[in-house]
Amino acid sequence: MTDRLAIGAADVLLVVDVQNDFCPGGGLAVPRGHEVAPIISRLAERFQNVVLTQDWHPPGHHSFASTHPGRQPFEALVLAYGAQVLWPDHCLQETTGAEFHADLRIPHAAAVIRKGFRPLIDSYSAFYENDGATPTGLVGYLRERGLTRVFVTGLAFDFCVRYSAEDACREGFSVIVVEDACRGIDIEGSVAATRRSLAAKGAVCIASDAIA
Ligand code: VGL
Ligand code: ZN
Repeated sequence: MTDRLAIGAADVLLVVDVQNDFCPGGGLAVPRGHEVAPIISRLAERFQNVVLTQDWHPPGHHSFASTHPGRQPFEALVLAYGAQVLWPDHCLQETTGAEFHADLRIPHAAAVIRKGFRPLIDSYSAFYENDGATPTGLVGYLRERGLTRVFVTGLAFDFCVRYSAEDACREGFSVIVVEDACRGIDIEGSVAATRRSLAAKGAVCIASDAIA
């Protein structure tokens, strides 16, 4: 096929949170989350530039329902920086749940951005924490490396993939979400809302077989 997207030196594959806790059996399991690991591993062979993110929470993190007496997972709460969904405990630092899924095999990945390690702030996006202001440093990393087009994959489509893609758009990167390399949690229509929001913000959704 001639109309496939060719991957080049200015492209980066961003692999969001493909960790055991987001896979079946994990603390915050995304339905069929494990399926993305081999898909992304294969896709990564086409990219010279790959960056991984790793959700990385301390015990008692403020985004955990267990930190707030009387609160249940998946309830929303207003924290200092705004609305926050409360999650089951997940991706605790240095636990098996926080490790990358064993089927994620990307030896040439150049950087791992950890996020969610500040006790009081959650971080969905690979670029900015949920206060919308605290940077992870990834914008500077990509700019300094001359990377201008970001292909976003991973878990969960409707949270960390969504906010990473939207922040990348806002920062002026060209953004492509590879939808079959993502799986969603889908809380109250959040997958459909994500598709609408990504389109409105300028991210393009494609299937991985559209990549040459
Ligand atoms: C995520 C909820 C809490 C994600 C991380 O990776 O989408 N979702 N922490
Ligand atoms: Zn988290």
